[in-house]
Amino acid sequence: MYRASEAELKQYEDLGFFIRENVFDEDELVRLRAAAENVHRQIVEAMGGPGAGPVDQVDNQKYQSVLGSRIKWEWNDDLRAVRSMEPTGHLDASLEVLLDDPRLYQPVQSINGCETLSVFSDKLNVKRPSGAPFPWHQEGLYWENGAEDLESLVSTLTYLDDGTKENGCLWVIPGSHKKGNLKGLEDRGVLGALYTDVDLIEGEAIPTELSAGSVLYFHRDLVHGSQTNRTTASRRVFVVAYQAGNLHRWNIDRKREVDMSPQPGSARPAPPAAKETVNDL
Ligand SMILES: O=C(O)CCC(=O)C(=O)O
Repeated sequence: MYRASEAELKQYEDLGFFIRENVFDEDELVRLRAAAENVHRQIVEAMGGPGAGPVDQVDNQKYQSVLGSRIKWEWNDDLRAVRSMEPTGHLDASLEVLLDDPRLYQPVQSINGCETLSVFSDKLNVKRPSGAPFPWHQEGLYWENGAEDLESLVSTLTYLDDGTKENGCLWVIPGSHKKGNLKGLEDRGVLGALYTDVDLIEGEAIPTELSAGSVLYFHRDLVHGSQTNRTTASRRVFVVAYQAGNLHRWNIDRKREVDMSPQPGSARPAPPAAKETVNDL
């Protein structure tokens, strides 16, 4: 029902992504934004307590494991905010249930040709007002040493708020996925090696200015990044990467199959629980 069309598959092949608008309606978005804030609040409250591990600093970036999620602190220290949390479903069922939503996973089945899928990673990115840019990067470069089946990985990014140039929407370089893994930056510390030197790529970056509820389905080698949030409101996205079935999650010793069983009265099944920690980027 939600499988990708021929035109979408062609776009994915040529550009490295395609977009669907109005995938989630306003009622769902209200719930999802509340879920995002619920997770963010639980994590911030737990930070100094027994549910929190030590803060690890790599270059100018701080990471921490809190309540079974791997947290990336906002680069802009003044905000005292958490920028990304992974995974999040064990902290709010509305996010866990989204992993089994056919509107997210069925287009992925068309892209990678896999009839069964498992979740590779799921992440909530909350960019507060004045939240810092996210440097240009490719997921593939970061994941190549941990994925059991790199080729089958497909990312989805769901906008929980409208994405605009002003609030730091995602920018992509169409066609950049065709270059495969590109060399990282050499002069930017440890993390620089994971960031793409865009001077080496031809092609113009474009902003994905999209209304809340839109989803971007994209290739692991698509070069993407985002800019500062210059507005007074948050820009929140939920990012899920799927892979072939029966494989381990990213940096988690556990598998999370996508539940494709039809749910009576709803396309969206009830949530299981998740636990554990993860990675960095
Ligand atoms: O949230 C963003 O602006 C960037 C998202 C992204 O590229 C990522 O999480 O890998």
